[in-house]
Amino acid sequence: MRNVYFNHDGGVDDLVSLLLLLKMPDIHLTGVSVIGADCYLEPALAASRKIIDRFGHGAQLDVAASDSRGVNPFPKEWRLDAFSLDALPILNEAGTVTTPVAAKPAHLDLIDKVQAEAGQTTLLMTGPLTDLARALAVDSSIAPKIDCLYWMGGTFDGRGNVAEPEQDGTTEWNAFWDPDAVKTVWDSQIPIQMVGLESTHQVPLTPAIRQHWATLRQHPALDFIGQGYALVPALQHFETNSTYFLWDVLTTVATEAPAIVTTKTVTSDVLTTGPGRGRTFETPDGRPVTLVTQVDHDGFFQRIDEL
Ligand code: AGV
Ligand code: CA
Repeated sequence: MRNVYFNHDGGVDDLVSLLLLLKMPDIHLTGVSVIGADCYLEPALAASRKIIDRFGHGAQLDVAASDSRGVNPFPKEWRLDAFSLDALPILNEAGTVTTPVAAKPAHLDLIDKVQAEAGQTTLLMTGPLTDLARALAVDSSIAPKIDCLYWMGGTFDGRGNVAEPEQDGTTEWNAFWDPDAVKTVWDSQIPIQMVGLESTHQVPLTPAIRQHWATLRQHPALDFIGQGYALVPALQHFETNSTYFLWDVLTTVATEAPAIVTTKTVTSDVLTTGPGRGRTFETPDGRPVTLVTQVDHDGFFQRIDEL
């Protein structure tokens, strides 16, 4: 069993990732925390607790709320998805919520949960890196206890996904929300596996995959996945700023099933100021990062079905 601590930001693919983690037989989920980045905190926290109630097989977990704030906020329309997810009937059949809210804010919860394990913990983060950066500032002795950070964020091909004024289109949203946090984590000794936009482009949400999930809706987990992905735009005629990819789900599945991805080591750094702030870029004297380059598309979607 491998220890995993999950910090996410409440999007559709973040919450689907939580569900999949709960179903992975070889993963011991040691903690969960939610940051109000690409979501509103309250509904994302509630939905996380309900997913653990419904799909956690009695897991004794609590969910920590982050009090972190970003410098470049996410669009409100995207953040609103958390309210719809939290209201899905499949999460509200019981009418009560059992999984508690953790006593401490996310960055302190992360420290406690990592220090409580005798062995190392894998960190999975599918939103900004703010809580980890703050945790390292409070207690840098967690770094050697983290065997690897798996992060959905950044991109190296210059093709970002932030369409906002006063930036140059080269950055990915999770990095753009808090560029200084990315820099802090890059300057740490924690090994990093990065799933950036170059690989997530290979796994768009499509009408065909939605149809596939529809045929499997007798299984509650796949029903939840289908209902969740019904809230967001698929790739149909052409890609828009709102087109959905399986960003976080790819990162999560690659954590457990490394065979579905190909990686290479790049040395890199991150910009923290100017119109390119949040941009991750390759540089010979930068820190090494294991970057996912290719995805076994069919193997990836098959793994979701199997769990
Ligand atoms: O940049 C991808 C990250 C992932 O962690 N998030 C969504 C995923 O959870 C931000 C984002 C980029 N484009 C989006 C996003 C979109 N069209 N809708 C919602 N969120
Ligand atoms: Ca996310």
